[in-house]
Amino acid sequence: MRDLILHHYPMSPYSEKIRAILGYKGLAWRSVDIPMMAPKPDLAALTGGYRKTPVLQVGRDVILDTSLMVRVLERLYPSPALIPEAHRMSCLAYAGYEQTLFYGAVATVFQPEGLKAMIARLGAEQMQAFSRDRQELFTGGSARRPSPELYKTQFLPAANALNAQLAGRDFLLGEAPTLADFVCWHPIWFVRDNPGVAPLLAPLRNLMAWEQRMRALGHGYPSTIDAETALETARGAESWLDFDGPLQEPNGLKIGERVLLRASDYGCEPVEGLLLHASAYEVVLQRQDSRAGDLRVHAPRAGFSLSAA
Ligand SMILES: N[C@@H](CCC(=O)N[C@@H](CS)C(=O)NCC(=O)O)C(=O)O
Repeated sequence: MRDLILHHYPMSPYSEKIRAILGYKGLAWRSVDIPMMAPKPDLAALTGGYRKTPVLQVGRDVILDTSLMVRVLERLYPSPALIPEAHRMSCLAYAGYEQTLFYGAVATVFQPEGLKAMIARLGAEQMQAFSRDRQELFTGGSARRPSPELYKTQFLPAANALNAQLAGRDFLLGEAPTLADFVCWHPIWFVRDNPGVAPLLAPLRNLMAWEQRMRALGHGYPSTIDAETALETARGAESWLDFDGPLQEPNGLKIGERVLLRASDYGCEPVEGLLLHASAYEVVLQRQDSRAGDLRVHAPRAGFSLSAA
């Protein structure tokens, strides 16, 4: 039995994607509540500087980005499958649509009614700090902070298209949930979680019935631990995850070389370490931390850049 630790916070949509997958797979996991905003020193002890949410810790392996978490969870716990063979490319295509839907959901939550509800939840001061932090999050990367306009141009068309796809189907690709459902679930969840804008989706009946089915998957069996316990777990772990795919490094970097890894879109704080493996799917860095010990940080190939340090 692997020791799965999810570092996340309740309001995070991408974390909800992983929580729902852990639910579908019926897994027990440990939960560390992390701050919604930088700085995140306990998380950085594991990641080396990456600040996005969530982060999955498997013993002393640290997985960045939910797209790679999906591959890791699918490999360690293949049943029930998230990516059935017959639906591989459909799942990939839906996953390619995830960010459009997510940006649209952020734009929706930032409509006036959504903002009011967020201020009521966080308080005016915290909301201001949150806004400043997100401004910062989007500096230095290829992405721009989602503009409120995306509610009309991206979210509404997408939500209606999902509603149409769900006519006569329990899940997006048929009778059982697949990755397609989980990548679409978290943006819809984010909007439905905000009482100011949740009613906007109420007329979409198929989507609302699907929402019930997605919620019924639950979150598996979480138990709460603190950050210190997670770091202790990393220090005490003895095994490593297998690498995902054969060596393939198109940047001309050598195994053992000191490298910098960063997300390309937003939240681009670099992670420095020794290049241990690079495949078509993942990049693995070895690093040491005074609190967490020897670690391997895994990031997906897609959406990250790698360069010599
Ligand atoms: N591509 C990333 C996106 C993750 C993401 O954007 N997460 C949001 C929260 S849902 C985030 O990191 N926000 C800034 C923060 O939490 O510090 C993934 O799939 O993990």
